[in-house]
Amino acid sequence: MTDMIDTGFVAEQNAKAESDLSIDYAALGEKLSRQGIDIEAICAKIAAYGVAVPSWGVGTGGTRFARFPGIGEPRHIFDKLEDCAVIQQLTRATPTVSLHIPWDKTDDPKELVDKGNELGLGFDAMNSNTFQDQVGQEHSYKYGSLSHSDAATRAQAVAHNIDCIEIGKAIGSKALTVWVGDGSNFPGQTHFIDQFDRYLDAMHEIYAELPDDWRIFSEHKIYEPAFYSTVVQDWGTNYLIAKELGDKAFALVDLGHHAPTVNIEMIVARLIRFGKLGGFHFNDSKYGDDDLDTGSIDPYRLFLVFNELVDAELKQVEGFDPMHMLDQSHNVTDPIESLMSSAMEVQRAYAQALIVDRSKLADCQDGNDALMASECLKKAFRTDVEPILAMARMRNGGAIDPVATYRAVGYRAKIGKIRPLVAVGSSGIV
Ligand code: PSV
Ligand code: MN
Repeated sequence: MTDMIDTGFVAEQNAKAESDLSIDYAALGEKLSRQGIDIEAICAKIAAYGVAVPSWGVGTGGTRFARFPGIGEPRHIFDKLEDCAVIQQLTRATPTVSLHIPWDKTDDPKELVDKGNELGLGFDAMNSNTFQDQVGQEHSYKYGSLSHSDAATRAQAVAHNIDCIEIGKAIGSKALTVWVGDGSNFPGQTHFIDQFDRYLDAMHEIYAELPDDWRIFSEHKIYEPAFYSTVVQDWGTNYLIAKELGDKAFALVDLGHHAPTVNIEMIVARLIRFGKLGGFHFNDSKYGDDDLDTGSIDPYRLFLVFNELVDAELKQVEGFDPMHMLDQSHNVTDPIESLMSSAMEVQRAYAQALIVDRSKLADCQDGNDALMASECLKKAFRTDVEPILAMARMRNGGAIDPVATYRAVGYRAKIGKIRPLVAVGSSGIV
């Protein structure tokens, strides 16, 4: 296996921080043991946890106004995989990469497998793209894809999704995520029922091609690119789709795809209850689908989502196995740094949720003690679990401080000499 960052350098950096970490870890261990919590059990769960990185996340994002690329931008999927390997090597929290087709299409999928093996990376859910037209494409998606009024356009979109499954099969993926931008911009532009029926028919065709051990995730989003109505606009619609399709179909929750005040953790609980929570695209937002770094705006909400997930995990809810992935756009930061810190934010929320006193919480809920129930959650949220995350990383061979180590090694400057700057002004792909 090829390490992107010199392992000796990582060890050197860790050596400087190790004794402080041991002291902090022991102190936290003592504090948690007074609450009846075994720090080692939490650390083991964090060490075993993984969140997938989106291949498109390692490129600098952009808005419809501009894109400002940094140095050493990945030029193709093999560069992207190398950047993903840096994230995994330093955080040990991102063992898999999620590909987007055709952005990441190669002549032969075997090349992807070889590169993945070389870098120690696996492949998570496949993502289809019927929200953009590609060069040479016969039918345009301007007016939709899987729900298009034209049968030939729908057939083309279905065929593309089946192609994604085929590529996924060749690289060891086990899921297909379908997000469509289909909708309308004007009242009256489309017939809501007919459009949704066409979408469902097309999804049935894709579903029929899923291997037995695969899952299909539909992803809802309130708006954009369509601004009046969107075919898969909310979790209710998404649940209906998953239910309609069958046992291998689930709803995927992208945190940024809701109206700002929506209670996402409750949506998560509802989907868990009805066995249809497929997974997550983690990110954060202030206004809309901002695709900001996970935990950067509202870390408490992320914790509350994990509170629901841990509840289901501990209750061993049947069939509960959501896919975890980041999906963000990095416009003003180094994408590698953002993805590393986001993966750690996800781990932090998980660790905090794991230390919630659940029997006390249940008692508060049963006794209608609203204040103490809230305190129960806040006590866990206020706990600085950083020593657990750092210890889990170090034990797994990662960096105690991934961002500091990454900066100290000067990866960007080095890789920038190999990869020429991508033209300023080219459009962002995320
Ligand atoms: C759409 O906004 C989305 O969240 C979907 O997951 C897409 O696959 C991804 O972003 C593309 O950037
Ligand atoms: Mn998404």
